[in-house]
Amino acid sequence: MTAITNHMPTAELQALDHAHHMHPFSMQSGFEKKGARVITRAQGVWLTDSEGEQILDAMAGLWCVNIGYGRNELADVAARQMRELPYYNTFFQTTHVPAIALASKLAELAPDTLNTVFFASGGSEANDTNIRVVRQYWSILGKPEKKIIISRKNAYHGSSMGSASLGGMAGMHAQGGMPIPDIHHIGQPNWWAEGGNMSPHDFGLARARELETAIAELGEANVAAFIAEPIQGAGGVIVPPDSYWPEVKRICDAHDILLIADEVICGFGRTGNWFGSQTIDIQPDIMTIAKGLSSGYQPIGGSMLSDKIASVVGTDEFNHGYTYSGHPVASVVALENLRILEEEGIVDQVRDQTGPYLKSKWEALTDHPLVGEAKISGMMGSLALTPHKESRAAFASDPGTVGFVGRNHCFANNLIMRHVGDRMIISPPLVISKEEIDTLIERVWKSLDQTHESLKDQGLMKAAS
Ligand code: PXG
Repeated sequence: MTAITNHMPTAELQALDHAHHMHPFSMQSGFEKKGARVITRAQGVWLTDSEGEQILDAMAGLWCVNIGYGRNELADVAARQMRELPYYNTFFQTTHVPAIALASKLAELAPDTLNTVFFASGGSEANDTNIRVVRQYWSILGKPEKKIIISRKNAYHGSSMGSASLGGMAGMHAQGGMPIPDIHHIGQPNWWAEGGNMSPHDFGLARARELETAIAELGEANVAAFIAEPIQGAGGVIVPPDSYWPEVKRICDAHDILLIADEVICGFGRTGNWFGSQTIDIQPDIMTIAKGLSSGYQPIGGSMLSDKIASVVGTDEFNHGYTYSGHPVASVVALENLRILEEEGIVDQVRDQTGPYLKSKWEALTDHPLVGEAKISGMMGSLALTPHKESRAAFASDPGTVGFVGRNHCFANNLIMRHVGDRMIISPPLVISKEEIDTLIERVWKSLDQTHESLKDQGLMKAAS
């Protein structure tokens, strides 16, 4: 077989890709018309594609490359570990040093009494674990009927059957028979799109109180837990009104249900603290972790359990586990990533320097005629595009039509920025410098200007009635 290398012409790589590779969240037939962009290498916040273009990655891959690309230290520890012990499992009363070291480090970093970790290979697996953990917790305590998990519409918690059921993405539920039983969804705190005539403060309270109403309707005796991201990421970087989380916290404290914070995106510095839970001041019983845990250099995730949960679930055999739970190579890479985050003060830098710098420039984007709302927390931000700011109108076109136009202009300007519906989002590597932030903002302005022109040309600047 001929070797397939970086040096092959892009069209040939694209043809092979189209012939044999089914992509996530993509329409396979679409690749016939336009092949996938082939990324060949990366350094810092910059990607290089097979045409030699330098692209500013304002999404940190998929929200994960927190320390940036090209850190050889991670490659070195991985190679060393592969030579010493490439694999061993953590089943059947066996363990190994990388898993022990990473679990101990996580217990040190995680807030409060979150001192125990159950390892997985990513966020979806970890959230599947969480479904089993919370139901097993209540079952051991003699309350097996307490098994409903409340989540939110437009939440993303992964793509496996369990985690996608926790998620509130209608398009995902429409395929493959989801949600699984005993998952209930309430509204999200997206004031811009759904707040109507309410003030952000009142809307935040109203959306939080949907949790209390749901608990009352479903019966407290039947509800196991509430799961939410501190700040919704894939849902469009929805930063909730300030009133939202204190009220959710009050409700969780008042009722006997567990709180799961999905920190897959918010964790490991993204919001300017080690965990999003610290930014919004909640004390979860369980935290889902992945992505920034290894900065994406290896697939690893997990569920961090509080002492309250671990001490109960640990009293019975937990019939659950993954071949790669605590994989030694992934564990040492995660540890090295955490060392870099900590020793180089990257989280503090986001909180005190680059985060505030980006925030001031990001919020100034509301001066652009297309931008209704600009939200940001640390290194995750969003822009709500609108044809009419005062009324917060949506576009008359199908949701996502305008966002897609915007995204294409960003791509053409060598800026990776995603769209979620008609919101544009960023989540750059945490190591992005002030100079690179300037470049990012310049490219955003340019892309927005071009998007505005395209929308006018295509007659898309119409508000939905
Ligand atoms: N929870 C959250 C909050 C996530 O964002 C997962 C769980 C699942 O993690 P894994 O590692 O199983 O993918 C995620 C993943 C996007 C996008 O387009 C976001 C994710 C994954 C893929 C695409 O924004 N988030």
